[in-house]
Amino acid sequence: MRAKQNGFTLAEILIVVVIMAFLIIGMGQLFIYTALEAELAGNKSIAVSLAQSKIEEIRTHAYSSIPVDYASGGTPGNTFTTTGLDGIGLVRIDSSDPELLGIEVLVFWQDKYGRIIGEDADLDGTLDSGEDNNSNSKLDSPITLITKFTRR
Ligand SMILES: [Ca+2]
Ligand SMILES: [Ca+2]
Repeated sequence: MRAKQNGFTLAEILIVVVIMAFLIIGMGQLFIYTALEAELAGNKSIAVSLAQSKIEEIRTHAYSSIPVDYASGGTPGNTFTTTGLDGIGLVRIDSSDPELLGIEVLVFWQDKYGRIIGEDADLDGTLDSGEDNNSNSKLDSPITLITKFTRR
């Protein structure tokens, strides 16, 4: 009759080490994911409030001047700075019906992990080659506020 073994075999120790390694890697990934999501959530709320402020600003602008003043080359123009975010804001005015202006305000930014949120990869407020990921011929961002203003 064989003597009862004490302790663990090398194979058992190896299995435990491998399981522990997987657990540690998994927890590390969860930690990174949580940090990324927290960063994104914080930035999204900044972006929404920037876009809302811009819409309020446009609302108080002289109605008939909105399509010209908020176009590229106008004053204040079709882009705006994003205080609190390393990015750019973009205003699009649809004046095809002069009595009912379509207003779109988008915010693009780069987070501290280097991710660009939205299609404007170089954050210049214009659609460049390779940026139109969904092929709709315009820049898109997950933070896009859309509204309509009627003549007042
Ligand atoms: Ca661009
Ligand atoms: Ca697009």
